[in-house]
Amino acid sequence: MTLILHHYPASLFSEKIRVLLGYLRLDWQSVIIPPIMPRPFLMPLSGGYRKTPIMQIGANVYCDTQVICRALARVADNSTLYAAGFPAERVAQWADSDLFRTVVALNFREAAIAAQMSQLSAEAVAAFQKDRAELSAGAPIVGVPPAAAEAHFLEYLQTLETSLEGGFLFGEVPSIADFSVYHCLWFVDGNPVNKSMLADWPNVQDYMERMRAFGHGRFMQLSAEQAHALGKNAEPIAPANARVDARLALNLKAGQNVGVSATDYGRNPIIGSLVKWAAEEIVVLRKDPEVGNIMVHFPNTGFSVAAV
Ligand SMILES: N[C@@H](CCC(=O)N[C@@H](CS)C(=O)NCC(=O)O)C(=O)O
Repeated sequence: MTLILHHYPASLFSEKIRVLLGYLRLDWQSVIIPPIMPRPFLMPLSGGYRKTPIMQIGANVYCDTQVICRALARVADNSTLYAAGFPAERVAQWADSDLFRTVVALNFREAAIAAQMSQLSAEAVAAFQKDRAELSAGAPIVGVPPAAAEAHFLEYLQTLETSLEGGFLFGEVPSIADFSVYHCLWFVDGNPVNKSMLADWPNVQDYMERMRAFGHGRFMQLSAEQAHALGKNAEPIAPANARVDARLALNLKAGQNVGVSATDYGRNPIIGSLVKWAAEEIVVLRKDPEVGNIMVHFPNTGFSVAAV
């Protein structure tokens, strides 16, 4: 089985997956995508889902790191990542939403963004801003005023500093919560202006070092065209336990055409026929004119499904 990750170096949610791949010692193929649209070889595979990262296994495409992480734990036959249960999964969700918004607000402050983008031309900066405005249409990604974000972040660091005695957030082995918290810290650490915010916290520093030490696993580069061809030449594998849970789906039925949309930003619906809707994932089957049959997987939380 070939694991393909579509990502770009500066993407923090991609870093969550890269470090998890390192921790799980999985081999993978790396497709570097541009940080802004268009992504012409990827969109036929994802059905228009445009957030980063996206994981592909043949003709099965995983959108959103929640469902990517679960798939990777399964592939690696790992039984510890989710062993802490509800508390760890909810901390992960907090980090991927609240903490994410806080660190984005910090890194998008004028001085911080100028430091980050100093190598880019004025046109490239304008193109980036235009792309992200399109992504967030109607639902701002940075909703936290910078001064508030700084105060919130300090409080988080203070409590994090005293919560790492076991080595990781839920004990001696990493849980899903660690990967979600880590990618946000990594984002701040990578910004030349904001990096110093992490300096006063020795336990946080050691923790980041432990996470960083997992590396990114063994990977080879693959072109977007090659990944597109692999998707085209494969048939999707039906998910385990494919069923439509009537408690979630209400009146929607398997086989019905639906649109699956993120409920935060990047809300464009991905259209396909409903294969599975259970607590662990939503799956739709798409028949794409370029790449044929593709199954696209989404998490249940953070997405909505509607008949089209
Ligand atoms: N909930 C998503 C969030 C992904 C996300 O927001 N990724 C950022 C990059 S770190 C993004 O998509 N930015 C816009 C883009 O890459 O086009 C997940 O867990 O995968």
